[in-house]
Amino acid sequence: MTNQGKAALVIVDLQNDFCPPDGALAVPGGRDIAPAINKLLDLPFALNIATRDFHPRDHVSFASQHTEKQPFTSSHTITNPENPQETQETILWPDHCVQDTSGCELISELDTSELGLVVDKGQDKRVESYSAFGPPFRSPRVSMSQLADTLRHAGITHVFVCGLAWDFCVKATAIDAAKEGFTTFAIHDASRGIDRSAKGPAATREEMEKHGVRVIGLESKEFD
Ligand code: VGL
Ligand code: ZN
Repeated sequence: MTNQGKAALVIVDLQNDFCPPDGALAVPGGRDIAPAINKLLDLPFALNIATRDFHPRDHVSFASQHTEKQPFTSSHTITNPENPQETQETILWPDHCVQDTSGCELISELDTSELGLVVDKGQDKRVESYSAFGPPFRSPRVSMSQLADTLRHAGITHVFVCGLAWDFCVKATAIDAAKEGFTTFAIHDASRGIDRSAKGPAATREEMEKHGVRVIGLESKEFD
């Protein structure tokens, strides 16, 4: 898979609520990537991880928690609860991936038998966290996932990211992986985005590449 080093596969948010036809925040074509991801799971990655968006009912990213705000179109400024100087501009969403609902479960088409770990994220109701590594605020009391430490303890050097949504959680997770020092690949055709407009996917690709993420396809020689 990689000539040297140890590789992990990170499957982002392949959950019922992100998949048609019934998902609360369905990503177009979201379910269609399951076969490709199952094939990736047959490869000899040292560690296979699935992430789940895992929100409390009253999560700040839900439009329902704000008066007169519409999902998808309204933005909202989130202030770091531990440091009011720091803010985060974010989109408000329909309620999705609420803990202990079927919407937050991994889709049944995903072969979970080869998963070594499931990382839940977005549990801190006060902040948004697209990245599986944690929210963008680095304050001691804003909860981070243990993903970076877990990967390092497992001796992982290379991280391959795919899943949903290309332009939100896949992007943020891949960029954080690169920032954490892992050689990072984002697999575009094993991912789907919310914004399918002409420029959307390419703009996301550019942003990832700016941070050192290598965008590849399933036919890449990395998988030989
Ligand atoms: C996501 C929007 C809100 C994602 C999560 O998984 O990309 N997008 N929460
Ligand atoms: Zn979310």
